[in-house]
Amino acid sequence: MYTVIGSPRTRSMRVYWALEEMGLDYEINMAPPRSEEVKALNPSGKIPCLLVGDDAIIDSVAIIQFLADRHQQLTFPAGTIKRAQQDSFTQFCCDEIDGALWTAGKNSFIHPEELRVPAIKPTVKYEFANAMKTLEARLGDNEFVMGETFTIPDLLLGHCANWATGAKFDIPEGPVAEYFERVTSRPAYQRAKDKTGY
Ligand SMILES: N[C@@H](CCC(=O)N[C@@H](CS)C(=O)NCC(=O)O)C(=O)O
Repeated sequence: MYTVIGSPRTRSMRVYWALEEMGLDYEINMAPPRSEEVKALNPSGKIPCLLVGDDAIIDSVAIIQFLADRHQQLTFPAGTIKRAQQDSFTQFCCDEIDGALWTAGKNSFIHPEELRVPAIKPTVKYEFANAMKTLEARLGDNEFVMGETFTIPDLLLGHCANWATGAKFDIPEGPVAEYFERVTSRPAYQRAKDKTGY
């Protein structure tokens, strides 16, 4: 049995969604970021955290890739060319999409008020728009980024698409918007939302 720590309104949703995709059981712990309970597991106080018996794994991407490898779902095997290409999409999502969204978030409501730089917003929206163009080119006519198979980076990209919409970033109409719709309409995502009270 796995325990996921973190509200579904955070990157913890990636873990709930991945568990639902794989049909695995889990318990939900809503301990907030920076709480003593979370800091005991992750010195940064950040969520999500996955408890596996006595062990804790932190960072959403490490967690969901671990689950995928362990249960041999949503991933190509380590050491294959396909896996390297899959990981390249994961890294692209972290660097260019999550990075832009997170910079906006930190400068809106995370950092101490006196350290926030609201003027950064147009810059990160520009970065995000460039990332959308790259995604469109890399996606081509594929159903998912790796072709016909739904893998970890699709889940990450879908999560970021939802985040971007909430944060009022523009999703370009056409193939990228259709891809995001395809990914976020998966039943497992809906189940994760229902089960966690999103
Ligand atoms: N790269 C980490 C980022 C974790 C992270 O920043 N989590 C946010 C919630 S989505 C958090 O705990 N923020 C509290 C803070 O920054 O103090 C991951 O993907 O898990």
